[in-house]
Amino acid sequence: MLRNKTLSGRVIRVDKESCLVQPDSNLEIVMLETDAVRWKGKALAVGDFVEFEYGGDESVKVDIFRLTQLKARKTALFRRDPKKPSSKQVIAANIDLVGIVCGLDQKLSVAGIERALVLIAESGAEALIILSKADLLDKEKIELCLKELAPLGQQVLVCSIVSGRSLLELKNMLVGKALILIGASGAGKSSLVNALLEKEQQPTKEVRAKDGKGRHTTVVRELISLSNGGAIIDSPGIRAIGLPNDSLVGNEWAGSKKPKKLNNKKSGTSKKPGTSKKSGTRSNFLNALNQVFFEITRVASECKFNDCAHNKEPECAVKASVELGEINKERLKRYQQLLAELNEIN
Ligand SMILES: Nc1nc2c(ncn2[C@@H]2O[C@H](COP(=O)(O)OP(=O)(O)OP(=O)(O)O)[C@@H](O)[C@H]2O)c(=O)[nH]1
Ligand SMILES: [Mg+2]
Ligand SMILES: [Zn+2]
Repeated sequence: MLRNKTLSGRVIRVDKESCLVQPDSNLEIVMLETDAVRWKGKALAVGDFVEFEYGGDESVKVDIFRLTQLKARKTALFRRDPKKPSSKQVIAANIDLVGIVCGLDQKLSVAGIERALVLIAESGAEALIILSKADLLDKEKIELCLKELAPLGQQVLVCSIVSGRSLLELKNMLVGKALILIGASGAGKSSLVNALLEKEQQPTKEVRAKDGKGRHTTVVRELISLSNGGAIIDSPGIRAIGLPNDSLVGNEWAGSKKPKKLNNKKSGTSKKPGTSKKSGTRSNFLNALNQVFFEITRVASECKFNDCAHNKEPECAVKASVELGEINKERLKRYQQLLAELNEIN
């Protein structure tokens, strides 16, 4: 019946040697055959839109489907491959929103959030900082966290699955949209998914009593459809968010060691990262970094040297702004660290 018919659908899970696809029509979820986890050398990701056809032999009882097309991605979220630092790894595709989940039972890591924001800015998706477990912290302490996050200029949602705080707001943000939740193990990502689904679909586990760390309960990224037309991707706890570095080859990553003109007004931050034809490229990450540290980028155009690193160079407008208290010293340090990471060669 399905023979020679091209079907389309969305990748909902990628395993080592197979991937699951939810067909657009009302068909049941299908599994694509083993070599389908790559398409023309490109790794498939949760959220990808694909075309496939029935590849089975009538005599074989098992249904086999063959990937025939990977559709162009609207957005793609990349990070440095933790197992292979010289490569980048795709986390998800065609997502509209990335929720950085931070449990308020743990110390807030602004540096970690900024790292994630660079990847998100590069992906073309919108970022949302989700402070979870609000029921565990008093109002004053939550206010302090919000104050700490204010310089980032990002949207922050304070949530709790216990009190229900902001859950409806989050649900309403997802109408027809795809959200991926990222964050440390134990931050409460799967608990949020369950709260939005209003059922205990995803396994969750209590954090360790001695240090409040999670137990890496979720082990695979999975896209779950919501009844309002939205989709939510639960993901395993992230241990480290690395920026891909300069040793990446195959595209403009193979270029010069130094960013050409980081602060060049003409080619600088005006281009929206992630919208370029080749996402995940070095220049896109530099643009994204400059977008996340917008106040530094703005002032840097007034530095004497185009490639000023804002260290000891003369007539550095950024250093001057730090002295005046207009730019946060710690933000500058973290910006320089991330820039060094992007330029690193290994
Ligand atoms: N008090 C309180 N506890 C919460 C809240 N959200 C999650 N938790 C608890 O935090 C623990 C960890 O939650 P999970 O949802 O498993 O965390 P996760 O981010 O999915 O963790 P990994 O799958 O390991 O990455 C569980 O015991 C949850 O019940 C909340 O809003 N308030
Ligand atoms: Mg989980
Ligand atoms: Zn400077």
